[in-house]
Amino acid sequence: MPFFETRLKNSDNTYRELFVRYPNNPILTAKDWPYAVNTVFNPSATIFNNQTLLLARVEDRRGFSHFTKAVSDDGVTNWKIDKFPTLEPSPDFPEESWGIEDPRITWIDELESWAVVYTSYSRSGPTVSLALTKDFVSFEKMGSIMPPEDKDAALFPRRFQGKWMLIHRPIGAKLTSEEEVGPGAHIWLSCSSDLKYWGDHQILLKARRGAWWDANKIGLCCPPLETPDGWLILYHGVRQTASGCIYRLGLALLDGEDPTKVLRRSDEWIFGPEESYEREGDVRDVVFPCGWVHDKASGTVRIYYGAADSRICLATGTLSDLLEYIKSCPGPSAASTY
Ligand code: BMA
Repeated sequence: MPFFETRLKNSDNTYRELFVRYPNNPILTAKDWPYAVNTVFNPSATIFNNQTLLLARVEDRRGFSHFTKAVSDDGVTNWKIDKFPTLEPSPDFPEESWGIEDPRITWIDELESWAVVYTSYSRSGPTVSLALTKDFVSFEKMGSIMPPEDKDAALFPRRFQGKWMLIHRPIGAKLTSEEEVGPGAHIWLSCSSDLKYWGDHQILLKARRGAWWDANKIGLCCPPLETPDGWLILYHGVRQTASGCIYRLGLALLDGEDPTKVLRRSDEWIFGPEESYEREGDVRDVVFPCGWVHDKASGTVRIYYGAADSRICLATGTLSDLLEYIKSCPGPSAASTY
């Protein structure tokens, strides 16, 4: 096998990090919450009223999750957290009976609303649900839009040739042993003309196989980010090891006008659990962002991520570095891609 040379190289032969951790991580923990909770993690993020707004997944001591918002002027410190849950599972939506998890927020100009796409934990497995809000106070729940098992979903902010597009991850791979992985859990894309009935289902990114960091199971992290070079995708890959799974992050780039076309995909992970707050917790070795904020004025991209399913952390990069890196990566047909 030819020698593989990293595209993430510093001059001293260490790996170059595209996202730099905030030195005072974690930024939010259960101790900051105005009411008793087990953990806070996997937040989505957006800018609302000139503040950074996080919709955090909050888990109680039954093991059920709901969402609570936290807002901050600088997106780093002085978070103001709602005194009570902002969005809870509702008995009117039986698919939410074991809680709601991992929200992804997209501003939809056409609807003058934010779409919150989240995982509903139904008795038949995880499903994808949609709610709309104008103020992050009241929410219009639209119910389940994909049957189980399905999760890790987010909407694009606008239609393409009249169709809405949703990225999601149907099918959970059993990662118990190499023989049992089945067909793999891939990232899919589906289309709809009304946000309710979905079709044109197609695989967007395939989980790789074998030794790859993203073998057998991948899923979208944050909603797609529009850039001059196309839609930037941050996704997680789940590597099964003898001591459990490792959740790491990679990048892909989709065509700006036709997001069903993958232009580039990173062959290395760009971020993974390294610090003790990412390695130890309720689920060890997990970094799991559900939101990122691109500050156009400074060019920075802030990812907000759950660390070890136990706390909320922040890391910052620049859009230009992310794009420079992903544009140096192979196209989807390159042998090195799988
Ligand atoms: C995934 C999701 C995430 C979680 C991760 C690690 O399947 O359930 O919410 O952070 O597993 O436990």
